[in-house]
Amino acid sequence: MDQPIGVIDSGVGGLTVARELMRQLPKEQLIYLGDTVRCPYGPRPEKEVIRYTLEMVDFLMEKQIKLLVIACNTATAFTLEFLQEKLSIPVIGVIQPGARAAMKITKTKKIGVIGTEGTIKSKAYPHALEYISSKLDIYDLACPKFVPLVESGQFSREAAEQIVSDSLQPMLKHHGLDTLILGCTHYPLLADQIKAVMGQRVQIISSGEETAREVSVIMSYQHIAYEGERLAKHQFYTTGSPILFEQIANRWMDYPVQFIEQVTIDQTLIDNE
Ligand code: I24
Ligand code: DGL
Repeated sequence: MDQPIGVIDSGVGGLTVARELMRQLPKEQLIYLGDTVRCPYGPRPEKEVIRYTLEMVDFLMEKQIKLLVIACNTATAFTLEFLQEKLSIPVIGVIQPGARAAMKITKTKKIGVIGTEGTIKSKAYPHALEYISSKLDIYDLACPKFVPLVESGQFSREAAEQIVSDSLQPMLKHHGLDTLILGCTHYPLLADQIKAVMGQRVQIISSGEETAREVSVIMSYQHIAYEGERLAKHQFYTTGSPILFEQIANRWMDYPVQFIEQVTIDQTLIDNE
């Protein structure tokens, strides 16, 4: 099926998920929309995250996407169920795939989850984990300093290590924890620091990789994978500055990100005054 896969995120962090999709599904075309003007979603109230996410979905549905990936954990936490019911195409979030991977890996059945304030408050990860198995101990922790740390772009190793170490102290109290889910698009960029604090025995799960696997499974199951020979061409949209988007995207992606279009989504200006 030669229709694109839609990917939405609160900004540029979802490119970590898009990169995995391109790596695992090189023939599939992506349309990525990042709401950089209203980023971050993590500290925002649920209602706002829902409204912004639905506005992005409307935009991509007009582009005839065959499947929607919600690359943002916060947006997934607050809208996945609703969108799965409302849309006629498959909708895949980043939370269930991460939860399933953690479930497969853990031996002690003690799993940690870190994410934004919104994601942790929603309890979406504990719910997803408990749905898979009831015999788990789940420890969740909001790390609101991590997104600003990554987006500051110029953090020194030591400064990052200090913030990561301080934030993760409550997680270290849980003895026997052997798996930690990185429940936020930005946290894979701090994976080395997080591993250093948590220790070698703790396995780190990044939802992006798992999500791309899930998309692949759903597409073969539903017979909607692309099976032709054309080269994949991806499109990128942002609500913010295309120039700034392009700079970050090209430092992160193997694919040349260019011709980025700026989109105006209703209310965008009003909300940020
Ligand atoms: N990383 C992220 N967001 C930023 C940033 C960054 N600036 C430097 N780095 N800025 O997210 C967010 C605000 N911008 C976004 C664009 O529009 C204007 C507002 C993490 C990106 C993960 C793919 C550091 C940096 C980078 C490239 C790759 C990775 C990275 F510049 F961490
Ligand atoms: N994309 C968000 C997430 O994965 C992190 C950035 C934000 O707070 O918007 O939860």
